[in-house]
Order: sequence, then C-alpha cells, then structure tokens
Amino acid sequence: MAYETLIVEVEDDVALIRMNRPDALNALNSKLMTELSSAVQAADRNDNVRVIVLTGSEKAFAAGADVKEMAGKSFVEVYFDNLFGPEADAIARVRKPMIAAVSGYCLGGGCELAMICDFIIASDTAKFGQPEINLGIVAGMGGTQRLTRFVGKSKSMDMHLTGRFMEVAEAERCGLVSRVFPAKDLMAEVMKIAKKIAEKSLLSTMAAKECVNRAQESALSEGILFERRVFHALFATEDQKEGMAAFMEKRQPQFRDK
Ligand code: DAK
Repeated sequence: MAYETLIVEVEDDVALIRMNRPDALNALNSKLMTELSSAVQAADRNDNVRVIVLTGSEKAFAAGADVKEMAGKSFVEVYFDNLFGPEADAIARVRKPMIAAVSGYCLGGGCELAMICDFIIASDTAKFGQPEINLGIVAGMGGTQRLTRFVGKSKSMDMHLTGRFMEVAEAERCGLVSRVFPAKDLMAEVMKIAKKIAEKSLLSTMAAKECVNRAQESALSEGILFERRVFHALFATEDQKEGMAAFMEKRQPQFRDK
C-alpha cells in the first residue's frame, strides 16, 4: 500500500517503516499518525513480517506532534477528537517485536513514539526531549509515564520540567537507549539486529515481548507468575523441541512458528 507520509518496505522478514515529512522534521500530523497506525497494524498481520523497524531521517526521527496543526484547536476539539489517542493505542498494541531506530531529533510525540516501540537503538546524533513545557502543555502520548519508567523520576522530571534535550551518551547511560552506532551505520546495524530477531521463533519473540511488557504494568509477583506460565506454555510448541534438539546436535535451529 502507498502512503503519503511513510515509506514502507519489507526485506528478509523485517518491515521497515520510515516516517517521511522531511520539510517538517517528521512532525506527527493526523495524516502521519493515521497512516502509521495502519502501517504497523498491517505489518503485525503480515505473515511475511517477523520484526518491525520504525525510523525517520538522519536529521529527525520526529520533532514531535505537528504544532502548526495543533495550535488553533480548542479543548472541546481535542477532547472529542481524542487527538492521536486511538492511533497511539493501536501502535502500542502491536504484538510483534518493534524497534525504534533514532537519528537526530526525537522530541515530544516523537520521543513518546520511540518509547512505545520495544527498544530504541540510536545514532550518535540522536537528541531526545519532552519540550512540551515550552509550548504551555505537557506530554500527551505517554511521555510522563514511559520516560519515568525508562529513566526514573528525577531525570524524567528534569526532562519534562525544563524541556531540555538529552544527548545520546546520557540517553544510553540512563537506559533510554539500548545501543548506539555512528549515524552512517545506524540503519545497517539496526537491520542486522532486526534480522537476527527475525530468525528466532516468532512464538518466543512475541512471548518475550509480552513478558517484558508485564514488568512495566504489574507487581513483581504477578509478572513472575505470568512469565512462568508463558515459559511452561512454550513447551507445547514444536519450536521448543527444535531449539533444544538443535542445541544438543550442535546445529542451527530451524524454527517453524509451530
Ligand atoms: N511541528 C511542526 N513543524 C515543525 C515541528 C513541529 N513539532 N518541528 C519542526 N518543524 C518545522 C519547522 O517549523 C520548520 O518548518 P518551516 O518553518 O521551515 O516551514 C522545519 O520543521 C525545520 O525546523 P527548524 O527550522 O525549526 O529547524 P532547526 O534545526 O532550527 O530546529 C528543532 C529543530 C527540532 C529544535 C525545532 O524545529 C523545534 O524546536 N521543533 C519543535 C519541537 C517541539 O516542541 N516538539 C514538541 C511538540 S508537542 C497526544 C499525542 C502527542 C502529543 C500530544 C498529545 N495525545 C495522544 C493526546 C505530542 C505533543 C508534542 O510533541
């Protein structure tokens, strides 16, 4: 399917979704959010896709929600429109592993979108921030909640109250970013990582995603019980038999998602 604000390609079981509004540093307008939620849902349903990578340009992953589109709206409009709520929820419901590949500005709604992904791999040019405070608003797509879970209360408060930008070294240090690569290598490295994940059993990558996400949303004892039951359940799969047989036979496993 052709999109106006996205470029979508599927290569070796990986769907690469690139946000493409270069004149606005990929600012998230309604068109982009609608297209993005349908593109990730289509990738989630596509049997030829096992991992999704979301990225922007070298200059910007996304510089936030489109301020020009939002500026004139009233409370009543944003309330009844539920601005970006359904789209963000749909993206967060994706069940396949989803990686954010971030270069350049990753601000406001852009940073929130990256945090909705399962993990963030960044280039050495990436800059993260929740600068909504400078616009007289607060984050609205989960930033106060997810950033706090990623980096802790103190740094999250600092980011949300000052609106400052965080360079990538700090982002890696505080756990917002899992790995950093030079900008010129970012996409090749992310695609390598995505393809490595795509080689695993989709049953176990999706299960691992569900278990880790439980850690964000439940008490430790609940999460541990959930993980234990998922672990038990995977013994009902052919891929568990294949993975363990391959280990003992000193060969690569051939997973069939069964
Ligand atoms: N919106 C619209 N246009 C933007 C934009 C944005 N967020 N960011 C950049 N642009 C546009 C600029 O206006 C400019 O367009 P022209 O003026 O040339 O037409 C072009 O992109 C290039 O930007 P600059 O000329 O400003 O480039 P610089 O390199 O000088 O500066 C910058 C880059 C990223 C530091 C700067 O553009 C900037 O500060 N941008 C705004 C960053 C920002 O405030 N972001 C937060 C926006 S609020 C919700 C969901 C989401 C949200 C809220 C609710 N619900 C589910 C309820 C999210 C809110 C936000 O993200």
